[in-house]
Amino acid sequence: LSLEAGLKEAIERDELYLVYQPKYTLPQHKLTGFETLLRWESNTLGSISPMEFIPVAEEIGMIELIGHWVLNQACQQLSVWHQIGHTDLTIAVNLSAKQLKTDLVSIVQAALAVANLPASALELEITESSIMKNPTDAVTIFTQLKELGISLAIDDFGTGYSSLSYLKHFPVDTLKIDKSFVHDIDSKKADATITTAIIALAKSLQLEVVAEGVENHKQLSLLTDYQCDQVQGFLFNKPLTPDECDHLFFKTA
Ligand code: G
Ligand code: G
Ligand code: NA
Ligand code: MN
Repeated sequence: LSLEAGLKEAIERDELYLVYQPKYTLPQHKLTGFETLLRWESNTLGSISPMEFIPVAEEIGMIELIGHWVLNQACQQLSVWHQIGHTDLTIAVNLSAKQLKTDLVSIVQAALAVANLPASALELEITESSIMKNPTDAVTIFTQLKELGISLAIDDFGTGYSSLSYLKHFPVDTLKIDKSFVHDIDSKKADATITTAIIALAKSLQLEVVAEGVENHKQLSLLTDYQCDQVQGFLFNKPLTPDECDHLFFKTA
């Protein structure tokens, strides 16, 4: 079975599932919510990384269907957590460039309504390069999404080749510092400089700033010194199943 053929049946065969990576505030390490990450465990092909199958889903025109499924599933999961009392938690969902179409607004609205969630509980993550594939449409769609009350994060910030001027027009709430900068923050001067520059930029634009890929205490300590707002990474948690998240609530309650 090819990747393409396998992917076409993945939803019906119940082979897709979501994992959730916690995000924490600095300096208190308070849990704020989760980033949703898609996983595919194919009966015939085994486990396949989203880095491999998302580009294929985009090529064969399946990413909208899959993205729609992810959005609904993530909202339903958050709804369960809100119902058991964790009403402050938010959920972030990654978007592909191909999902930036006008119907996204009604799809998001419907997913929130079905799950009975406030729009403020949902954050959408999009990379700079996805925005730059069609900046005019992206501004229009995100302006409408913002009107619903959801938050928007620029993912992998600093890795694109775009100018920063889009930040003026784009109704963004959060910058996520790419993990490639965080990785060598304690050993490479340039990476530390870029990280502090992104944090300063975020603060001067009054944006929230999140560092991804925090794996050790040295990185955490520097990010705390730099007054980064939030962190995410293997030092705290790998992406977790819903059961593992429940265990986390129990531990931190
Ligand atoms: O979770 P992991 O590191 O394996 O993710 C690899 C890549 O796949 C990351 O760039 C991540 O943003 C992307 N990804 C994970 N889940 C989703 C999803 O639901 N939708 C989209 N568009 N990308 C995703
Ligand atoms: O592109 P995006 O930022 O959405 O990618 C998120 C990916 O990063 C996920 O696949 C997730 O599994 C991975 N990830 C999360 N935390 C860490 C970490 O601390 N170190 C590394 N190397 N990868 C991480
Ligand atoms: Na992301
Ligand atoms: Mn990222």
